[in-house]
Amino acid sequence: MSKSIYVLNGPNLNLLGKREPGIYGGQTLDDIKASCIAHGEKLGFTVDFRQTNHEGVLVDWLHEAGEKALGVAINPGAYGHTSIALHDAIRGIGIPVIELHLSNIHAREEFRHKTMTSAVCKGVICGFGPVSYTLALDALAHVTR
Ligand code: CA2
Repeated sequence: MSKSIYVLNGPNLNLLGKREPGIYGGQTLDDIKASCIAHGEKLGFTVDFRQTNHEGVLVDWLHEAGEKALGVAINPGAYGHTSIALHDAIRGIGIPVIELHLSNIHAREEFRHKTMTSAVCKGVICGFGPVSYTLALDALAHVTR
């Protein structure tokens, strides 16, 4: 069985570290990618880290992960709040998916309090900034061993 973990990122996360550092912190997505790869190595995982602004691409990557990966950590961005397509894809792929958010979505605007994706994920981590990503990898190590 492959030890590959997909870390998937949704819309606008490519802007991290460039705008709104008050909410999302100063690290760029490349910084987060580097810490995920390093943390993944410690856990025995090969991390495949990706970002897209397109909902259908996230669906395609989830399907691909279902064929090739042990599990997925996903920051769906705003699509988490809106996307039945992501809900259906996560439900269909048969490997554990951990949803994560940098910010505590429950402490923000009411429209961020619910996600379409959380009920079909193994668990949800939010509010720890970039550490949410490494915590999601720890959670995947926990549920895949
Ligand atoms: O807290 C998170 O990780 C979010 O998934 C981030 C999404 C937001 O829509 C979710 O409610 C919570 C937004 C990512 C956009 O990031 C930006 C970064 C810098 C400047 C503008 C947007």
